[in-house]
Amino acid sequence: MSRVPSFALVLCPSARLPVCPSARLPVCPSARPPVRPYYVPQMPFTLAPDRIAAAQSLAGALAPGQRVCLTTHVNPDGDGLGSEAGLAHLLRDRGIDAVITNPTPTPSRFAFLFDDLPGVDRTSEAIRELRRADAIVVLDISDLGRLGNLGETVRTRGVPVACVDHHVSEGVLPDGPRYLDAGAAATGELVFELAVANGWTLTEAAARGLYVAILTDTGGFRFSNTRPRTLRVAAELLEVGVDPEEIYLEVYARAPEGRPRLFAEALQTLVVEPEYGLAWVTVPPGAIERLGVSSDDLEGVVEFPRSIEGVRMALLFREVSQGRVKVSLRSVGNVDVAAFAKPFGGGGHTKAAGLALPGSLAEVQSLVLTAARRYLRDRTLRTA
Ligand SMILES: [Mn+2]
Repeated sequence: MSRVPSFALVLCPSARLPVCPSARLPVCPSARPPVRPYYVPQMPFTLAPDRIAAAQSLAGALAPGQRVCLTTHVNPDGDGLGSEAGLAHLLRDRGIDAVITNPTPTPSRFAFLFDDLPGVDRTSEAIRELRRADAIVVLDISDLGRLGNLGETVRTRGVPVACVDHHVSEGVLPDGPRYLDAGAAATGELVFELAVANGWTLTEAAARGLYVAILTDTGGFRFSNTRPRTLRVAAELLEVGVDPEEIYLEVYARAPEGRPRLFAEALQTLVVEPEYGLAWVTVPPGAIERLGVSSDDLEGVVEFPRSIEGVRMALLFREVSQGRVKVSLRSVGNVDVAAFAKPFGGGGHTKAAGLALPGSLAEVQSLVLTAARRYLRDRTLRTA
């Protein structure tokens, strides 16, 4: 153990004095030192005995000295990547050789998550890594189908495949321990529970990943999935030393110039149908390549059609390749876009979901918008 930092000796004015068990010294939660290696997070709510048992059985499947691959869904987002970074730190601190193996590359705006994990993001050789793994942990998704080109390797490996996820859609994975809660705002919230239920010390580096996970999946603590316990977990992460402004700048204020230009072009296509409460935007074909940005830079654009008064369902159409169109769906109030997406083979959460269909942009738009009008009309009739 290294030396106790001097800030721990400051008399704390706050009533709450979490005591560091390794140092036996009070740690002042109102001080903001850069690193607090001794802060042991408190469980800010009661965890049911079956949840603690599930968390411990997942941890029990991962032993020191093992090589463990962490993976998440294609086009990984802040929750998938932040949960991976957080769990990678937690496991590596316990002597487990955790590496990250995703089906698609890390978007540049989230690359900072792995700055303090040099060589750990092994996505470019994911299949080779998965073939030598002793165990696999799937984060933020429960379905092989969303693991893209890694699905087949994960299915046939014959090692335990653990899963930590908060998605409502059902899926198929090989056997292994599960830690699932569809009520959690983010997978990062569940990784926090795993850590505390197992008595793992949370470093600032691990906490930073989990904070990014929760921040992004709650839209900056704005969406309805933000529960009291979500904020309690976030509060514990700040206690560990996470700097919220630094994270905000990393995630939301390092955009290339092409991003606002892409927004401008996409928003120019806005169509609103107030009679249905429907609004949608379309990414002009080729705009992403022409502006030198990536599809990840579209994050947030669908919030604009959703923000219009009276809109209950907002859609974003994007041609992902010749003859294949991706549709992002967002809703307001009691409209369930995960249920809407299901007959199309899509899924997600009740207020944020997605689907992808073969066809031209015009064909997919016509099909999905016709279904959306019917879906919204049926819901209006039922609630009238
Ligand atoms: Mn998530």
